[in-house]
Amino acid sequence: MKIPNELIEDYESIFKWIDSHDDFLVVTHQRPDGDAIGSILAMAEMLTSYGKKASAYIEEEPPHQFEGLVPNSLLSGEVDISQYNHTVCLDCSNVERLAFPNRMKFQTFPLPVCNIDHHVSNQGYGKASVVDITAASTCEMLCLLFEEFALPVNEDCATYLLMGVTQDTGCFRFTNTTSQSLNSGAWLIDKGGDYQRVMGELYFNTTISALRLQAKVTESLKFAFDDKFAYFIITADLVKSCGARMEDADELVDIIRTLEGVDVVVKIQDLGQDIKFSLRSQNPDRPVIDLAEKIGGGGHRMAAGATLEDATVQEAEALLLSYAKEVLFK
Ligand SMILES: [Mn+2]
Repeated sequence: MKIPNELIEDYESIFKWIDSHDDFLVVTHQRPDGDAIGSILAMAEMLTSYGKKASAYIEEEPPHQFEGLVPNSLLSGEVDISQYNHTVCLDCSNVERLAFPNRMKFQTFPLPVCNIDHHVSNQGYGKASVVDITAASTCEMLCLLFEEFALPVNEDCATYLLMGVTQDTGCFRFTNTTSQSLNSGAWLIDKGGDYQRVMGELYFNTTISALRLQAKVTESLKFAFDDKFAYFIITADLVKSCGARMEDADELVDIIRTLEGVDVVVKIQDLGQDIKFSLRSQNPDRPVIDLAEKIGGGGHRMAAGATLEDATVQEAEALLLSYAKEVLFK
């Protein structure tokens, strides 16, 4: 594994930040995914082994698919932040999406932050930052950081890092997978990471309700642009009718993207007041980041997301189709 030459100084600035301070709150974006949760848990675990005081924080209880992997020490809800003096922000490109305790916003959050992320839209906020868009996951970046500066990686830390390294590459299937991703996986297993446990909890743990939801989504899948564009709509009623949970819909976009001949897949998720889009591409000539940015979101070239505030599903669908035509299917 090797840090890209042009980023060595940035990685060093993060190491110095960590090395020269003593207590940290470790945060990530709202509605955290496997890379977000894996990276904050790994960072807090490493910092603790390194003799610092550190806690990982998410806004709400972890999504159920991560329940078997997260420790009791993961903080959520209200937190007394006076115990901390510094913050590490992981896997979050946009300061508006940072999930600080007590609903605090970036602009008024009192603790200085550093920022480690792999999203192309990250502008490098914080007192120290490293943004590595060649990394498939933030957890992969932490592997580089921890190895380069000989930081302590115990078995729990390695297991948390495996969560993100596998989630953001779809278990090393997506086009963002590099030799570095694979080397990170090998390095983490050598460090004692529990690969079987991560696989068991995250990838061999489907419920019949989630499968029923998948069946309904498959039946109602919509196509456009000569069937190269597939999309589906997730509502609370649909999820409820299957006895499933809202987060059971999270992986569907990655399942549908395996369809032969489909270039772009979009999930339209009705969150009540707002609509959330998850976008995936299988064709580098149709990068979904362009479509996500058009809707006001961001992410990666081949996997991106956006939120439309105060909109109905019908409005979201119409907007999506018109923007998709304009940006990706001219
Ligand atoms: Mn990520």
